[in-house]
Amino acid sequence: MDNQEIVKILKEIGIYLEMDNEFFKARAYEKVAEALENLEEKTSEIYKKGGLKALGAISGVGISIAEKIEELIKTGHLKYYEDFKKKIPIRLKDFEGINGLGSKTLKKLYEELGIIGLRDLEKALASGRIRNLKGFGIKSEENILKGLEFLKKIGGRFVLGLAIPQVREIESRLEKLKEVERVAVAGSIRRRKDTIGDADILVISKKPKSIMDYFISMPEVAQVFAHGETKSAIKLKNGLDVDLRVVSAESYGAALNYFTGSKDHNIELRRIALNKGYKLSEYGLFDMKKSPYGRSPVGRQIAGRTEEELYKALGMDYIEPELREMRGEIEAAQKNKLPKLIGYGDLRGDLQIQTNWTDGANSIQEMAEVAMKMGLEYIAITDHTKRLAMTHGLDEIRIQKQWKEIDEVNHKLKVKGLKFKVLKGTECDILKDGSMDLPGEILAKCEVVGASVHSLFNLSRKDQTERIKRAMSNPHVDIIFHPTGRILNKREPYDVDVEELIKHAKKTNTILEINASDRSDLKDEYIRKCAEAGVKMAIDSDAHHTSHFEWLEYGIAQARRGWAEKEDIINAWPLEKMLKFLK
Ligand code: DGT
Ligand code: CA
Ligand code: CA
Ligand code: ZN
Repeated sequence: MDNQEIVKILKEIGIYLEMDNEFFKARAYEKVAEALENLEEKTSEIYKKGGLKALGAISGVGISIAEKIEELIKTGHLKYYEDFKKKIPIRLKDFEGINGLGSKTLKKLYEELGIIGLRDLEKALASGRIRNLKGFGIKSEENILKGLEFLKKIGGRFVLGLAIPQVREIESRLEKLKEVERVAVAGSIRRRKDTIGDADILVISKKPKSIMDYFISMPEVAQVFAHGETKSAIKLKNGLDVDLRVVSAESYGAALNYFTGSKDHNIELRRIALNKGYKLSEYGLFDMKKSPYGRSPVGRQIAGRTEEELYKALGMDYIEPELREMRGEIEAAQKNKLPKLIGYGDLRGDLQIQTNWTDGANSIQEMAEVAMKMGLEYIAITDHTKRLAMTHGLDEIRIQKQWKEIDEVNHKLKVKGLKFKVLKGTECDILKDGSMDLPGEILAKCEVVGASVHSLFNLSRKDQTERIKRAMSNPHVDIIFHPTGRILNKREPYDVDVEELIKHAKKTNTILEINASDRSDLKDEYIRKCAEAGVKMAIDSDAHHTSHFEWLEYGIAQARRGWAEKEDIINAWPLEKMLKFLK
């Protein structure tokens, strides 16, 4: 049993416990699920090595949960969980991600109307049975409908950061097969789109059969859709579909180009090829006038081994995959006007990090150590503020205590001769009227002031825009964190006039954040507008755990998709220059 399955079961137990009003127990299961999600090692490996005791050493795991995990690993089943499922046979997975459908509501819908799956829910909505239910009404019906609509819109797409680790794992296993000459991940993953439909992997090999046999029988495969010599398609247990294609070395560049897409980008390249008297396909670029046999329908291959030679032969500069969305990149490549994108190794700092002072898992020291290992030179500690009471947000007193701890950490680093710097920061809540959750004299002493909306997502567009603009006008506010409030596959952005925010950011010298977590906020389109307007941005992990620094990669990816250069991103700058730029 792999981690993902154990995590899923623990989370579902949490939901069942909530249905039974066992909130503390529920929270304990959720916490353990989160801890397992962040583990580097497989839970089953930990158990194999150290038994029940080793499980108990995982953060948050008490004896009773440890025994349940043991039962799962040993038998593949868990009676405690099966009993819940028997009592309330709801298909929890169906309702995952529908806002406004908490565990209590689900239980009630099951008990009153017998709703166990999505179909039942849709029927009940259509027949008006939900609005007539005691304690529900038209407003709740509308909320559930809205949640459903959102779920349909995302239509089974995966958050990039959730898919990439698993795809890389498969990629590295394929690389090790002796029949494999080369492996590449193509499709929307290579373009680093924020959500992806499926994974597309290419392999160069002269002996495809054994590769395909291996691929369809990997342990995480749930279903095989196709099993052929050149193409196979599977579904993984976590729901991700993966296509694998075997190509020859002569066509590798052309195939990579074709399967990277986007489709619109491909179509335009083919049109350009035709205009030159060429033919472009996934097998190569062919000159139809220069056939080795005189005129022939096949033509002579003039490019296709690499993507670089392909773009060159088509008369343009090489286009990075993140730009291939038909947003003007081909024209720019023809005129040598492509941006010099920020590189994956270019970040020097991270300006949004929470610690165990609030809802983060690790101490300031621990976060600093891992950030250093990741190659960063500075981080800002930006814990939540008091209005976010559930995270134990900092008030004026506690934040000053935190500064002492930051001073100590910095002192220790200095004694060790390390250049790394921890900055004093805050993720200060923006209140309803656009004022700040901490007084000005405290903000004035913070080195990095981030401001965030965490409440009142339903304000009118006008009010929400005014609220955030007022925060930007605050002389202490340096950065607006996650400016539109979206969370991929979970929450739509609040209604806000982003163009107006960009204008005001320029006017007030405020930085807008590219949040690298599953918020992915700003998104690529807006990043491009910021870069064009000369508004500076910061790429932050929003880490709540030392493992979350890895997310920075996805923030950089999003910035690249927004045509951003190093100069546009303030935490790609040296510390002194960055600090000087802040208000
Ligand atoms: P996704 O999976 O929905 O996130 O998006 P992609 O871009 O990975 O799309 P996918 O997996 O359907 O196909 C992979 C690539 O193959 C796509 O980016 C471009 C190429 N491709 C697929 N279908 C067509 C097509 O009908 N015409 C052209 N020109 N290219 C296609
Ligand atoms: Ca795909
Ligand atoms: Ca595909
Ligand atoms: Zn936040």
